[in-house]
Amino acid sequence: KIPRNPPPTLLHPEKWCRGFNHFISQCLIKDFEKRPSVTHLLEHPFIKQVHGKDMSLQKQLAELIQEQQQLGSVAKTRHEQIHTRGPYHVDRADKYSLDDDLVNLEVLDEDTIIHQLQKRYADFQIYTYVGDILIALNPFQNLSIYSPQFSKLYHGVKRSSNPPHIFASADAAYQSMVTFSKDQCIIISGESGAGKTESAHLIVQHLTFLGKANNRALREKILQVNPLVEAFGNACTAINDNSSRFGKYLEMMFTPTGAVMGAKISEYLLEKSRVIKQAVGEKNFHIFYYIYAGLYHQKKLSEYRLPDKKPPRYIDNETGRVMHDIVTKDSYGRQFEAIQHCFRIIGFTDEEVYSVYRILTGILNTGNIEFAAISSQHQTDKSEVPDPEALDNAAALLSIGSEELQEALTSHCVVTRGETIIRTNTVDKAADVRDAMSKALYGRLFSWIVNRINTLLQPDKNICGMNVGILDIFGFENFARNSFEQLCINIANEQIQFYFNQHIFALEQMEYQSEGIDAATVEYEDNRPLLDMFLQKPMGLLSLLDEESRFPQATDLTLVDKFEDNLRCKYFWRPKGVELSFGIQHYAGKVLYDASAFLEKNRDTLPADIVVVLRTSENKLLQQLFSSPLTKTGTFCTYSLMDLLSKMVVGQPHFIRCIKPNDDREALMFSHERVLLQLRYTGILETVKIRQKGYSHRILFEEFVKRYYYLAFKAHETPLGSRENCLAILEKSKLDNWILGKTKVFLKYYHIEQLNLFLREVMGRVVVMQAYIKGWLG
Ligand code: AD9
Ligand code: MG
Repeated sequence: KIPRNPPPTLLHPEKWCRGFNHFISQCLIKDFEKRPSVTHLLEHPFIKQVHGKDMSLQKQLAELIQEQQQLGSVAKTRHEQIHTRGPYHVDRADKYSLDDDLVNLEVLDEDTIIHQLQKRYADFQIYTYVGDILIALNPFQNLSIYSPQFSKLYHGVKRSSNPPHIFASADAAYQSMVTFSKDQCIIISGESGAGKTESAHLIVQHLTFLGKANNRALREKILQVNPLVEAFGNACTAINDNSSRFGKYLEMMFTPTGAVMGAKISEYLLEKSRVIKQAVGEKNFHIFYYIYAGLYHQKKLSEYRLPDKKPPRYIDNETGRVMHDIVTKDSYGRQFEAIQHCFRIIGFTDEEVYSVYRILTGILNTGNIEFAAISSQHQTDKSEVPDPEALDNAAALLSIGSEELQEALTSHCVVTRGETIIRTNTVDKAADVRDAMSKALYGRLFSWIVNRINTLLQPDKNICGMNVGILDIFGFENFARNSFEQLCINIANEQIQFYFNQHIFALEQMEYQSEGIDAATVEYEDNRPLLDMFLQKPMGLLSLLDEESRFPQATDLTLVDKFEDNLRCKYFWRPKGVELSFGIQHYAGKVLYDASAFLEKNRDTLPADIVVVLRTSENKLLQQLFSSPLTKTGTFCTYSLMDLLSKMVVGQPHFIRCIKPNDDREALMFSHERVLLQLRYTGILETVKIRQKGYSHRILFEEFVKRYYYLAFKAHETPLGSRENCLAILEKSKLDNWILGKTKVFLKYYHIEQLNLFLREVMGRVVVMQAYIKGWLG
């Protein structure tokens, strides 16, 4: 009997088989297994009789089957497809190099590991596995290993067929998502300049390749997301010319059959203070240079009321250099064109983009507003704007009244006992208000762009899809001078390290105990006490900071005193002789912080008077940015990362650990000392040990049978999730080294790949049949 209502889209083969005619599918599958050819299948009496000659069906089938065949047999011919004999020449189709995975090392110590990595690095092999974890050494040069041919090479094949590669890790996440209909997340960690953001781009590139939607426009859009948000959120620092100044979680959404259907970004903790001031040798966010140079070359600076001799103060902290760069090199100008292109491709309207430019140039003009003191007999704390040019320009670009803006900058309202009193601002206070306004404008503009992208890339709500999320945050930083921003950044990294430890060590070893499994325990450096010192309530560092921020009389000095009195642990110390400084022993090393302006930065206040004025703007976008109430209370860096992490916990995590081989950004330079340090603090040696001895995958019997019953049972059967049935499947798949616990199957990281490939082969056939029969019925 053939069901009358075939499923509207391709279903997961398992679901499909259960609701479908067993006899027909089994017949066709059997036949197909004997002779896996489309032509032959189309010749099948069943099909011929009912279907005749449907070319579109034939095409669909051919595609599915081709994909099928790629799974197993093509590895041998693969290296012929690759014409580039670059550093990554592939001359070992299907031959496994023992060096590829540190887990294969027989002698396990730091020296051996580092020697191995160094040898590989010298041979341009920047990637190395530790079981299912990928180590990526920054090559500091462009390698020709990321072309579409490489994407093809790494698509859906056994991991050992090719040298380690970031595409293989992206592929593993994708395959795992498709096979089990389960969300995945890829967590990229490493210190500043180690290569996280580049890695994130490469993953998006490969996932877009894999999720080959028919929808080319969507693919193009997704590829523009990173460049666009990074123009606004990245900047040149002393460590990295393209340093991420915010945390980014990019979710790529896929249909149940694995076609990409949308994307969503979550932003975390943009370093807004960079808008108003940058350390020596550092720069503002890229976009400001792009727009200034772009307008300069397009001769449009006057339209946006910007001077053409001297760049605005916010982007010119080393007088002269920026202008020199802009005039002599055209790269900023070209970047501006690239950004305009991104906006257009993603779908921003011209009006929106124009508003964005006006706000950006409005901010640049705002930075040029200067104040002078007015002294009169009665008041000495009054300020004015002696030269109204910048003020008028800023007001014009932001579409607000110039007088109202001046008023809001130089005075503020205080409400006492129901009465509103206007107080004047000193010169310093007025400058603070000006800068607070610039920061707020930029921060909100950034969030708006992110939200707008999310709306434009939103998938069809009717399709219940799944996603792969990619976490790329700012890496651990230790500068000559470290401020509030570095503290926030380093705490975030501390949390990522904790998350890694939880997944790799803590959860795993807890399960051995509860399931009565005898697997050797591995000691690791737990940073929990340190995280507690930061996050505990009410006595953790961040709580103390919030508490102190609420006292109007508090100063940065009282804050450090408070830390010293309350944080009595070995991770915190206060150096003698420097009042405002304190030190923290982070997982990644000692950092000395300078607490100047901590309170002010944490308060991050924006006077209501400014909000009132900005709300009167005739620029619709600007109105919208300030329409929501200001609800910030307390430290802004504490909880949102926890939110992010808890969101990820539901997905299956995949880890990529980026390592910076030297501090000079030199290609091929391998600093033994620097690499060793990173291997130590990320716990690589321990990770290798646990991957060697442990079982990285623990699956409940029931879940295991549900996932893999195909391998030992008939499609229409519904075996119980029992220990015996797990055993049957495991034996049938001819794996060894697994263990059965009380309620779970314990597998090595490599088992999963073997099982999945096996399963995909079997299920792939079912998908083919399904497409076939669906067309036949349709
Ligand atoms: V930060 O914490 O955001 O300051 P990241 O993100 O870890 O840092 P990023 O990806 O920006 O570092 O890499 C720094 C630079 O290293 C890049 O600008 C590239 O010049 C270089 N890099 C990193 N990875 C690669 C790569 N796979 N191929 C070529 C690379 N160059
Ligand atoms: Mg980055």
